[in-house]
Amino acid sequence: MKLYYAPGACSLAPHIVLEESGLAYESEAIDLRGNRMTSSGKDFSQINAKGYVPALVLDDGQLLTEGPAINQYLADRVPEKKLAPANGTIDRYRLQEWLTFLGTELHKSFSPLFNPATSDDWKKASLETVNRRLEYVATQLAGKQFLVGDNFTIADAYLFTILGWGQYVGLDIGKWPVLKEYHGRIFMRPAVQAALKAEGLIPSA
Ligand SMILES: N[C@@H](CCC(=O)N[C@@H](CS)C(=O)NCC(=O)O)C(=O)O
Repeated sequence: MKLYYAPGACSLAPHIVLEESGLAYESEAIDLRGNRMTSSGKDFSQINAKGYVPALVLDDGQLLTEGPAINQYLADRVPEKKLAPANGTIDRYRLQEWLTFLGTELHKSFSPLFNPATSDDWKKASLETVNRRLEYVATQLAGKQFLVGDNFTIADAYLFTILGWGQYVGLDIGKWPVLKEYHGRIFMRPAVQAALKAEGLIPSA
């Protein structure tokens, strides 16, 4: 398998999940700010016509895109790691509820904040939405270690990734102590450290 990612982008979530899974994989960075070439000089649009990350090339050569699909595919390859509750259980639907919320309500509310073409009014409105969504997440995490059940799941990999974006848009997640504590705790996981190092986001000692 090969993961195409951009450092610190939403593709960090499947990068973390790959590290948590113990599955063999390769990875390659995409320059999203520049000409969208891979680090080995290939045109990324020829690999993923959608042009965005994450993209996972499977061992049989198929391309799988969309973070929640990629993450569930990886989790289901290693059920013993409990990265996703079993299919058909109510907890699996809780996981999908979170993945949908994180993708459509939180991640996509951050997106205009990264776009230089976004007007100040739109940025202000987006930041207000992000604040409201994070307020909700903070209430849901109170007294809990993880988003779903008693295990780290792919939803935690996604939320951890998104919380890391606060620093780039002037949003201090410290105003929600529960989110700051959660982020700090997930940050310490060996698989998270490995993915962050691989993406050059923390020094590799
Ligand atoms: N629906 C996609 C969204 C992925 C996405 O927003 N990727 C961003 C990075 S976080 C990206 O590659 N943006 C560049 C672009 O859209 O051209 C998913 O959930 O995987």
